[in-house]
Amino acid sequence: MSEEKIYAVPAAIAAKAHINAEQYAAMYQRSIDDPAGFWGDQAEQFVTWSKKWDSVMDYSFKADDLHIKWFDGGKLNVSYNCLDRHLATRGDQVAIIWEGDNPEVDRKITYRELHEEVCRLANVFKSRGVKKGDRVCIYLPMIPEAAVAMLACTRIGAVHSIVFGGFSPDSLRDRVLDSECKLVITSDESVRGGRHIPLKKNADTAMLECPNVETVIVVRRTGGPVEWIDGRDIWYDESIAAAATECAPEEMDAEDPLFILYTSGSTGKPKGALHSTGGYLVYAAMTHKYTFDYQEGEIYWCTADVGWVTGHTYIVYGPLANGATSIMFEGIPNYPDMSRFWDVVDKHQVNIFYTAPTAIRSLMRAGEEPVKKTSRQSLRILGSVGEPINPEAWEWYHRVVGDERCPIVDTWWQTETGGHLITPLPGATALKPGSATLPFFGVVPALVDPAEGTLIEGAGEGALVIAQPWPGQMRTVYGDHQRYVDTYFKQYPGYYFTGDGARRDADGYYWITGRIDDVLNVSGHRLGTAEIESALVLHKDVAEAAVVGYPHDLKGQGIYAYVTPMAGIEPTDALKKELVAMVRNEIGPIAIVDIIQWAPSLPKTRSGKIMRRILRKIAANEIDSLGDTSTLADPTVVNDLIDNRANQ
Ligand code: 6R9
Repeated sequence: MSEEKIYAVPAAIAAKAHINAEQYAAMYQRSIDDPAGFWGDQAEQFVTWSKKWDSVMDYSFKADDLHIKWFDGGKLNVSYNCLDRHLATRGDQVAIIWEGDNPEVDRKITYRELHEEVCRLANVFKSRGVKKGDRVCIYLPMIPEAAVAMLACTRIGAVHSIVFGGFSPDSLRDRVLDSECKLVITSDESVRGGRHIPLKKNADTAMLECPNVETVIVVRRTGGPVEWIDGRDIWYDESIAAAATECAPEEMDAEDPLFILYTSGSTGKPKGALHSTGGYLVYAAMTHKYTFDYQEGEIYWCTADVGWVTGHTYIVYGPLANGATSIMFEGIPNYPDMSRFWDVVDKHQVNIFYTAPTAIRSLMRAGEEPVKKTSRQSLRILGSVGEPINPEAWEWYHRVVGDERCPIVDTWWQTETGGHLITPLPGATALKPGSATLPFFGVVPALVDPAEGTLIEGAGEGALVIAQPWPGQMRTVYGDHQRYVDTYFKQYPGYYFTGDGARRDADGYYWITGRIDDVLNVSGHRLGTAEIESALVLHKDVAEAAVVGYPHDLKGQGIYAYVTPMAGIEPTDALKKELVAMVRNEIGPIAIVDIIQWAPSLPKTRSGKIMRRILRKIAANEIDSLGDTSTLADPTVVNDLIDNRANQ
C-alpha cells in the first residue's frame, strides 16, 4: 500500500531549510491560536507597506453577513513590492529568464530592466485613459510582456483579467464583457511546439462584440500577419519606446481589487474570482518562500501558464515579491523532444521545479532515458499542482527526475484560494506519495459528511471545507457577490466549501480525492460540465446533452458526453466530429470531448433533474455500483445506456 510508504525529510534539506518540523508545529499552532498576531508579523516581514493597517483581520463566513478583510486600512503597491524595493540590492539580478519555444532562444531580464519596462507600459496604459480601478484584459502567450502587463496594471491600480491564450474568441469575448475591460493586450501570434496560433485574429473576432474596448495593444512575437484598426490598435514596442521610464506607483488600499481570474464552477458561465491587494501579496510571497523552501539566489521554475492562477501566484507575484529569479517557459514538455524540461533545468541550473501531474504522466510514458541522459544535479525541490498526483507518478517523479534526492511538494489549492492551502514544507514534512499532507499556516481544513452535514473527527472521508479565512482568499465573484455566497458558503454554513472531497488518515494527512461537484479537471485544467453542455446544445441536431468526467490515464479526467439527438436525426460519426469541433471552437482547445455516447434519453428524476451520479458510474464502467435508481422517472433508460456504452 502506498499509504504505508513514508519518505522522511532528507538531512541535506533539513540542514538549511527555513522551517523544520518543530518550527512548523509551533508556527502552525500560533497561526491558529493568535491569527491576528501571526499574520501581522508575516505581513511586516513579506511586504513593504506605505501605511500600516488598522486591523489585521475582520471576517464572517456566515452567508447573510459574508465579508472577508485583511490588513484593512493598510496601503501598498504590488509593483513596488515586486520591483522598486529590490533595485538597491538586486537591480542587476535576473528577475525573469524567458525560455522560448525554440530551445535556441532565451532572454534574461534584470529587476532594473523589468522595472523600466513596467513603468513605460504603465505610462502607455495611462495615456490610453486607463485609470485606477479600470479593468485590463491580458490575452498573451508565455512571453515576458505578460508579466510586464500584469505589473504595469498593478503600478497604476488597474485590475487585470488574464485570459489563457488557449481560449477561443467566444470565451475571450465573454470574459472581456463580464469584467467590462477597456483595454486588451495581445500579440500577433503565439508559438507552441513550433506551431503558430493567431492570437490577434482571435482577439479581433472577440472584439467585434466588445464595444467598450478602446485600445488593443499588440506585442510583436512572430511578425506574422495581422489586421489593423487604426485608432484602436497600437504596437507594444512602438508605444513603450515613446513612453517615459518613470511612473510613480499608485498607493492602493489593502482591500482594493488586484485581479480577476475566471474559473469554471458547477453551474453556468465561468465566474470572475476577484483577489485583493494586500492579503494576496502577503500570502503569495509567504507560500512561495516556505512551500518551496526558496533560498536567496536560487533559480526557480514553475511550468504553468500565466493564464492560470498558478502562473499568477507562482511565476509572477510570489517569486518577484521575494526577489527570486523566475523562469517563464513558452514551450511544451515534448518539444523538440521528451528531454525538454530537463534540458532547460540543466541549461539554467534550476533548483526548484514545479509542474503538473499530467505532464509527469505523459513524460513517464516515454521511459527513463530522456530524463536520465540529463544531469539535473541542480535540482533541490520538486513540486506538483493542479490535480491529485497518483502514487505511481509521484514515485517516478521522485526516483527518476529527482534521483531520490528531492522532496516533492504536492500543493493543493485553487484559483479561489490564491495560494497553497494544503502542502508539505520541504524541511518539515515527511512525505506520503499521493497525499498533499498537512495544512499551511493559518489554514483550518475540516471534513464534513456530505449527507448529514456533520463534522468528521479523526480519520475519515468527506467534503473538504475550510473553517477560517486566510489572507489569499478570493473576496467576491466579480459583479455577482450573491453567486460567491451561494457557491462557497451556503452548502456548509460557517465554512468555505472547496468543491473537493478528501480523506484524512490517522496521521492527520489529507488525501484529496477530487472534485465532488460538477467541475472537471482535464490535464489540470478546470472545466464546468455546464459550459460543455451549453456548447453541445448549440448544435441544431442536438436536443440535450449531459457531460461527466471519467478516469483517463494521461489527462486524469477525460470528457464523456451523453448526447440526445433531435427527433429524426441520424446519429453518425460525422455528427460526433462536428460536436467535438463545436465544443473546441466555443471554449478552446483545452476542451476536447473524448467520448460521445448517443443517448435516446437521459436518466432523470421525476422532477426532471439529470442524475449525473449514474452517468458518471456508466462512464467509469462501474456498472456494478450504480446505487439506487428507483427515484428515476424511467429506470429502463439506464439499461439502454449501459448496453450502448461507448468503447473507451
Ligand atoms: C491551483 C489550481 C483547483 C482544483 C482543486 C482540485 C485540483 C489542484 C491539487 C488538486 C489534488 C493537488 N487540485 N491541486 N487536487 N491535489 N495538489 O489548480 O487551481 O485551476 O482553480 O483548480 O484543482 O480539485 O479544487 P484551479
